[in-house]
Amino acid sequence: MKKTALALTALLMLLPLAGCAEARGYVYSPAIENAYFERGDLTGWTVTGDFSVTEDPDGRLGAETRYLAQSSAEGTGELVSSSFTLGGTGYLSFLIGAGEGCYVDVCEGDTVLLRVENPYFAQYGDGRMRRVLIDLRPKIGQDIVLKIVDICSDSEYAYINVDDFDVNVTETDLAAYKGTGAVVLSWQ
Ligand SMILES: [Ca+2]
Repeated sequence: MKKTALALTALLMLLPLAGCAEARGYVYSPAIENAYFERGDLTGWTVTGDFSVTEDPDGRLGAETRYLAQSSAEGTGELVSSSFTLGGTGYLSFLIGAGEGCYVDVCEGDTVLLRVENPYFAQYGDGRMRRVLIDLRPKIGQDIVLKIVDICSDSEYAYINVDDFDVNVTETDLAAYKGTGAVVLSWQ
């Protein structure tokens, strides 16, 4: 009985990892807790206002995993990551969708290094998430925080969808992300 339980626990721990690697086709090394919201809640993030976790069963929102984080069109709010030391290639990457009156601030302490608005929204005008790459190479070794901010509540797309915060981008993943045609935004 005990053995079975242990085996089952081990299997359950492995399944999500195997699933992610297969679906994405690249290696993924999260450096912040619950970086892609697969706990099904906002554990590891500091939430104020109207942010929650939701599912994307039909793939309409472009989620590459089961869960994503989302604010609401009617409300506002802020979702703040834990602090992390920028490593890897010095790039960040995440998925972003919708976002009228919303943005992601890439911060060093209290300083906003870069304000990222959904670069795809003008073209597509939808809630689907698409990948961005942030070139932060001069900040390798510095402590970074991400703030997802929704300050708007008066339009259909006045919410933001986000997922897959990769803050430890390897060379392999960088090539894979670039291969998806991700928009690259640079600090400085
Ligand atoms: Ca996810």
